[in-house]
Amino acid sequence: MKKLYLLLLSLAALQLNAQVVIDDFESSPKQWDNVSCSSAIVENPSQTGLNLSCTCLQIARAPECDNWSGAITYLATPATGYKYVHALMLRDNGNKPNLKVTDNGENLDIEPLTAIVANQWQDVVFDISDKAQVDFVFFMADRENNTEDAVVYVDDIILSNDATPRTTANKVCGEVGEYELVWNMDFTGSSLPDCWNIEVNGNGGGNNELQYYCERGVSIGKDPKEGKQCLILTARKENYAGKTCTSGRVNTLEHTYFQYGKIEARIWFPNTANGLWPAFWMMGNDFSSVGWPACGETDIVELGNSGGFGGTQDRYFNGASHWGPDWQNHCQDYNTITNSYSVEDGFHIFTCIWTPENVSMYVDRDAHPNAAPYYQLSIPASNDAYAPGKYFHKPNFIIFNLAIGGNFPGIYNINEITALAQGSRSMYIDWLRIYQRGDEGQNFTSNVLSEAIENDLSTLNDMQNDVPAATKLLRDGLLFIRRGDTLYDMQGNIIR
Ligand SMILES: [Ca+2]
Ligand SMILES: [Ca+2]
Repeated sequence: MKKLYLLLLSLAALQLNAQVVIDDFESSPKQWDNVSCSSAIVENPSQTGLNLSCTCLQIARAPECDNWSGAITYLATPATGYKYVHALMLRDNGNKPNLKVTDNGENLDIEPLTAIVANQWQDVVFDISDKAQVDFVFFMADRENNTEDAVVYVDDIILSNDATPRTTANKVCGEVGEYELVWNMDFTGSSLPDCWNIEVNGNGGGNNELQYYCERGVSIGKDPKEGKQCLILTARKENYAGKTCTSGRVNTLEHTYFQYGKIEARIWFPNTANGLWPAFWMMGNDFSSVGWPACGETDIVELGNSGGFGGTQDRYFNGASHWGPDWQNHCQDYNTITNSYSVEDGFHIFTCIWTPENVSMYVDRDAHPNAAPYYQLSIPASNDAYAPGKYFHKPNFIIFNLAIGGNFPGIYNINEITALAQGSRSMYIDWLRIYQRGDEGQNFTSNVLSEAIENDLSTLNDMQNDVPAATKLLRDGLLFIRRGDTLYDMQGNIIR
């Protein structure tokens, strides 16, 4: 019975998803690896014709390299039931844009069905109907004569059952689908805004952590380096309520929650070596009703794992996801990197881009806008109790915390927390921003107005002075304020 049910589900899913987008190389590109020579995500060199978008994939082969060059991305789950791969391509004359999608059975290049027209964007179609499944997408550029440069640009890759090349141009770069600021929290006031819950407990966070979380660990003040007004979480070695140390953990559960967007924070992490475990993360706002891990957990960044002990602790961090029907059936996925520079020496920006397709984490996108994500999870919508796609399409709330010891650092004795040998260390959060771009299904709700919007719209000052606790800032393509039963637009006009 169960098997039949799953089969029916997968058939239904197949009919619904007549096509699947592999990558458009815009806000949240997949990870693409170089093969043989070089590839990169670059600015679209010719925003004309079919491709008006901002960015695309470039595959380049130089004479000093092998006689071809490629770029490959792996699918989290193999795709089946598709007959064609479509890709927008721009190439000069002479090179061949070949494709592979699987190593099963045979290893021949798939040549394009479409006749190539040089120096303009065109939709190039590849027939994959004889392939059992798509495990990866691997494009190659090469030269017949093996001596010259070869460059091919690729964009908007989809799997489809339609052989007809696409003729409609995609989204215009800079005009459609750009992220807009929805909510800004700069911590400019003297106290923590009402959207934050300060956690008070000594339960160890489910990870045998040592601290007692209390109000004492949470404050608003200036950081000692740049003098920015920040949310400050402070870990202290001190006896308190039966524990050997105190610290801070805050969350926006049921006060500020949203689905999809770009979530970004500017954070100065403390020196974690050894024993501190700071994190910037999210969980499903249905946490109170469905529990963990059914609420879904997205760890944008966490530092302090024992894997970084011995010298790399200041640059060793990870993104992670946790989901599943219950504790006994907990599923997780993560990626840990040793960054090329320290992220504990001052402020750094950590970003999560959450779309209907992916969750992707980045560090310092202001300085490195084209860097690949350090962590990414594909979340195609699913009803499977063990698939991430069942757990990451609902509103999430934000959490900042500074844990001490426990399973992640692997330290369970306060005297071995060398980071607190001098007494205390703090984590500074300068700001938190949420952007959205109109993804289908997106939403945003908060009981506290964005600080930037409060500051910018003087016409609303009077209204904001007596905003009742129940007021919500809603976003559904527009910004509104609700006071009692009355809904206002951002100019203060009554809508209903
Ligand atoms: Ca693009
Ligand atoms: Ca600030």
